[in-house]
Amino acid sequence: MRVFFNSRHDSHDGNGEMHHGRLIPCFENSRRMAIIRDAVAHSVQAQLVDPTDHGMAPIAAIHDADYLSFLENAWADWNAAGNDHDAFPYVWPTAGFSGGHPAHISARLGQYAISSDTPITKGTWKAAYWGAQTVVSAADAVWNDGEASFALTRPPGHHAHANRYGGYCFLNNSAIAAQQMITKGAKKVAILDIDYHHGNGTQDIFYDRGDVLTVSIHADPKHQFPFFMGYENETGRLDGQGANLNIVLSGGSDFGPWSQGFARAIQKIITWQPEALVIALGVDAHEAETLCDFRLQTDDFNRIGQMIGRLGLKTVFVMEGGYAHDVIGFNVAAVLGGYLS
Ligand code: SP5
Ligand code: ZN
Repeated sequence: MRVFFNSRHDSHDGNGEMHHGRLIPCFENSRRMAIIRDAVAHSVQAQLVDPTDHGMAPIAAIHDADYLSFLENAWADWNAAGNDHDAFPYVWPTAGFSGGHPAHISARLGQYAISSDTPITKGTWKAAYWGAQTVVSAADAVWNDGEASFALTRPPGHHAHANRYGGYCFLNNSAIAAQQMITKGAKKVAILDIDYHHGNGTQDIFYDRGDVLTVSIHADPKHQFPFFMGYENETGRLDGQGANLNIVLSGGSDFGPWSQGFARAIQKIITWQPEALVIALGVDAHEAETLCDFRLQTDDFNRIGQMIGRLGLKTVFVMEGGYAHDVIGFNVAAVLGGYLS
């Protein structure tokens, strides 16, 4: 399988994330990539491919111009304000408190952030920019010849909105991949998000649109990040009515309930008849993931890959979450191996 690899991923290198009131080492760290790359290289005869630079257009097709300008300049602005450690917000324009257009970088961090778990570092923009190029290159390849590809990149993307970052995400890679195939002529594309967390950014980006189906299977947001989105009554709006499906599972779920939810997801995609599929490939539903509390095993990820393969669609896999270094390589390789089997 072609593996498009973001070799600039390690430009994004946070020292810590805010977690239960203290800074702890980042779950989303650069060691993840080499582990996954090596595991995939051995198991699915990966051909590593360098992304090509498609410029800002495919990114600007998803994200707002003011947000992109903020993100590109955030570190320089933060640094100019006298800081040389990771940038975090401390104040947010919450409901009833959203007036003005403050210029201070601390206010702008709060304006554009959904959460405090996501450091901005000197090279964050570079890593995220090349991550987007990685998924665009993967999407082009799949759309052109129909063969599946895997975009191996970090930081992840599915929590990023058109104008918001957070949940370790800056640019919504899965959304950019889907949009790229629409731009190239696809009439209908589906995104299936199997990360443990709800794909809130992806949902929001396509919520009004009837050309991109978004399906996410995830832990109940009543108890898990992102908390304020991801409920089953969120089904889409306007042209997008019926084109968003949230499948919510309780904490502690193993492959029993997970696979029942997955069957609903698969059925929805079959009925909807897309021309192409983007898999938001988080593997943080595995039992060894300490950030999360589902109980999937590596063999289950293999079965998931097989079921995705049976859809017979043009498929782009996009790396999302998955943090347990001991198992993430095996779990990603299991999905891709199952798909190819
Ligand atoms: C892409 C992705 O998987 N992002 C996840 C971001 C989650 N960040 C918030 C983490 C807070 C978790 N607190 C619960 C700890 C349970 N041991
Ligand atoms: Zn996740």
